[in-house]
Amino acid sequence: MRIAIVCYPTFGGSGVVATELGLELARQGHEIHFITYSQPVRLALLNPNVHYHEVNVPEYPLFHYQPYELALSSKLVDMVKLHKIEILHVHYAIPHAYAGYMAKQMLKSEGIEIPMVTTLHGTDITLVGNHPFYKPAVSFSINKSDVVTSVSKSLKEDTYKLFNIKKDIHVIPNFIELDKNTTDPTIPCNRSVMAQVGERIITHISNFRKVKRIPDIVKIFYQIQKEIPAKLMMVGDGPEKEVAEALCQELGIANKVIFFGNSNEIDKILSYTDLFLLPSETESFGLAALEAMAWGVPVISSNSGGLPEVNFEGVSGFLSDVGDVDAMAQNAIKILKDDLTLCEFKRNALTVAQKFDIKNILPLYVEIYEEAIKKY
Ligand code: GMT
Repeated sequence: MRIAIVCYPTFGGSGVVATELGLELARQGHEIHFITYSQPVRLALLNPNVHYHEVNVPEYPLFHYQPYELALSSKLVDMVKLHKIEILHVHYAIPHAYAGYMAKQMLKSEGIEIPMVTTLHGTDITLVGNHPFYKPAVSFSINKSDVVTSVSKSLKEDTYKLFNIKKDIHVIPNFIELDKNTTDPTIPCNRSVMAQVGERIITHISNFRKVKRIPDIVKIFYQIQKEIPAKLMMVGDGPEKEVAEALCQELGIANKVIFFGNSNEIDKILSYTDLFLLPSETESFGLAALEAMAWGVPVISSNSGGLPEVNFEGVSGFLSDVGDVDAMAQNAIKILKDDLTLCEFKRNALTVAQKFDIKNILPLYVEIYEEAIKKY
């Protein structure tokens, strides 16, 4: 199949899922065209089946806001015609489903019909998309998609609750490529850089937005390190990073916390990690938790959104109510207190992650594409 994938090219989970999906489809022989405003961070172009088309939005002084949707829909029209693309797969409803719908209409006026699959990722529904300023356009473009998928059952329910959606939503969970989990010894990041022998390594990875409840992470770690020698790795960047740095200073634990910023060494860091923290306010899925579990890292998370579909209580880790920092810290200590218990949780985390192996999930997307194309 010739497939166009539209996504955000940044460090966010939706872009990562879209990129990994496209790369695996390309490995299986499909022709993949990524269409976005810069090269996706995890996109390696060394595959003859992978193409990247940049959307350019020329600056014009009249515009207070540059019209990205317009440029994207025009680019989609051009690329569909030029590369004979058979299906559009847009990740994150805003504004991709809207731009995709416009492209479909323009193509239709020229006699070209093309199906569009929209994958809902989370904040496009629960936070941003739900804003009254966007809601009508988001509802409209979801209803106008040929196929709608969501990354968890919880997100599917939220979508029906928050929007007037008349279409079936197919749940296709996020996935992980387990085969790639071996570290590259040439990447210069050693365990000794992070912690000393005998210290547990605890990690959080995110975009440091409010929804991640970053101060909770520092507070959980504060309680853990009082009982168990440990270091905290904070990976990623965003508005709450400075808040966390200040809190670490205030609690006197700044020397036990490393802030990496956006790192390309995530795999290496996770390979040394003993416990992952994700106490988010809401999380449609929690891809970062799954990525940790795929390295055999147990997870302490909140029980909100789709997290219970990924992190299994008492098996791959523990889940607590949002904001219950004490319970999260106690559960973390339970896992970390001795090597035997930690080893068991690590094994279980990997076993749970195996359910989400890309090999099991990719056929679900392929089936959806094939059916959608057949209908046209
Ligand atoms: O985690 C984020 O805030 C980034 C965001 C995104 O749109 O890239 O992540 C969302 O999509 C991920 C991939 O499907 C999910 O794993 C995350 O749980 C989801 N984030 C939220 O729901 C807050």
